[in-house]
Amino acid sequence: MKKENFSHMVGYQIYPKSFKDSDGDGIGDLQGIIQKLPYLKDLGVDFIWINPIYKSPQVDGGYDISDFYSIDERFGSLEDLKELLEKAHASGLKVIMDLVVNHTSDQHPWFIESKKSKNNPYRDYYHWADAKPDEMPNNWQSFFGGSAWTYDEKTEQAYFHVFAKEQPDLNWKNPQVRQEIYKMIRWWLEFGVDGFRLDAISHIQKENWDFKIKSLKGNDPWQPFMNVSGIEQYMSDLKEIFDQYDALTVGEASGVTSTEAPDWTHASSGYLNMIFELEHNVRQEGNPGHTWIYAYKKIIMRWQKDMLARGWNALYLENHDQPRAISCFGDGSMASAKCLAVSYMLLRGTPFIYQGQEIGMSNFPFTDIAQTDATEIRRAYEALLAQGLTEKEALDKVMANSRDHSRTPMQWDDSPNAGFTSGKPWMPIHPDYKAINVKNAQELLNLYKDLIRLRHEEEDIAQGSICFLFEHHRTAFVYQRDAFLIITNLGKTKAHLDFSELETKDYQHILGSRKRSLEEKMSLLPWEYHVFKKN
Ligand code: TEU
Repeated sequence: MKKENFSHMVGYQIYPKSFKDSDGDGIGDLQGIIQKLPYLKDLGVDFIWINPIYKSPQVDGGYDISDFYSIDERFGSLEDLKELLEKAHASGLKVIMDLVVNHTSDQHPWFIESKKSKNNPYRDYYHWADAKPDEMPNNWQSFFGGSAWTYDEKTEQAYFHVFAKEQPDLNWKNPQVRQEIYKMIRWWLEFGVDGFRLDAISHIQKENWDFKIKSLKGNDPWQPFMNVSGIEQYMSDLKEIFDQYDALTVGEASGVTSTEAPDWTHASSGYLNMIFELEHNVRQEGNPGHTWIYAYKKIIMRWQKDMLARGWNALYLENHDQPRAISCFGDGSMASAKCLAVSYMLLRGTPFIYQGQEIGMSNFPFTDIAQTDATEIRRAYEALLAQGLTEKEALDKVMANSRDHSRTPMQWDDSPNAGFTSGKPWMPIHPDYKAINVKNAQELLNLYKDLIRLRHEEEDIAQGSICFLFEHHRTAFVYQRDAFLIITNLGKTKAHLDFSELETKDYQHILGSRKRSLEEKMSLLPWEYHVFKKN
């Protein structure tokens, strides 16, 4: 999609299992999303990204797809999706789907065939290499822990997977695989979806197998499949298709650095419209679960600067893989939720809001591993028990940064099950739902609406430049977007700032945590925020 068409937009991420259940089975679904379109319209977002809804054994929240062309029964049918697209489009909302093409489910017919024998026509759809039960082809590691290889007794080889063993990686070197994928992408664009969030796209190319990382401690154990040279061709092929359909595209591209990202997201030559960086999710050592704001701020500033001349950022605080922002960046208070919203929504790029973030949902107080869902978390928990930790110790350790926190059901109101389902919810509802829910969160929601409106109406916010002030301040995150000045104090301490270099009297207060004018010397309370505009 052309930049002028998306630079003012705001996206909203829906984790469909936990958004809204329409049929009482305890699992959110497409009809549930349809029911909530008026809510999204009222919030003012321009497009929604829906996490995978394809047919899947659900080992990894639907990121293990067994049929690219059908909708998982839990979520509905192709007809439901058609209806959602029609209704969304009628109200001016675009819909983008997750595109998961680094891997499939091990239950995908291609892999079932591939596993059968060394000379099966589908063998080369995946990565196989000679191995022994206790000797893998090399020491590459999976993101989900352990070797990236799983041994198969029948053919005495191992197959490669950067995620769970139930998610074998597709072999992009095989032209047939690429043709199948490109065909599928076209099929969905013809179907009417407006674009894609490209899952784990920076991993589709791998180093040669004989490339061994020297030591797993010294080197990044994931380096052999992080934005490896050769990926350019595949990305160019994808771009060609996306351009033909004017698709909106955002890549999850970990390993693409802030200096490489402009090539990926350049307005005309970039492969994609924008990418998510994963770097800013920095947790404090010794204070698990908490993000070190100063480190976060430095990373965001670097990305903003490196992307300024030629690139475009996707901005986010939360997604389905991260704990809740109010709990890790903030201090759990609504004041921190508001300040965080202002701090990132007006940066240069396209902001995404993750369901529940706009009402201040927080981390879940897990007391039992049975309440969790994420595969890698359950596996890590088992490993810790095996090392001798108690159940409580193991649970506390794995849950500090767990993505399960973001996957509990959306809190719509204070009725039973927070208005999410009339049945038994697939994951527990947060105990705070009587206080924290859409009905009760008008203040935070109104702030989000104001911020979205600024992006829609103000050219300086949508397209303008960016310049940072007080770069070395530990908590104050302050920037100018041409005529706009955004001031946030992301912390529990006061900040004392000197604005005497600015023509303070020319600035008009647009919004803030309290009524104030811009002063030469300003003391900011914890989580205080303001937006000013120069006349
Ligand atoms: O996440 C992938 C992801 O986070 C990695 O690409 C990342 O590079 C790695 O964790 C290093 O930090 C996506 C989805 O968002 C996630 O929910 C899925 O589990 C995963 O892909 C597999 O499809």
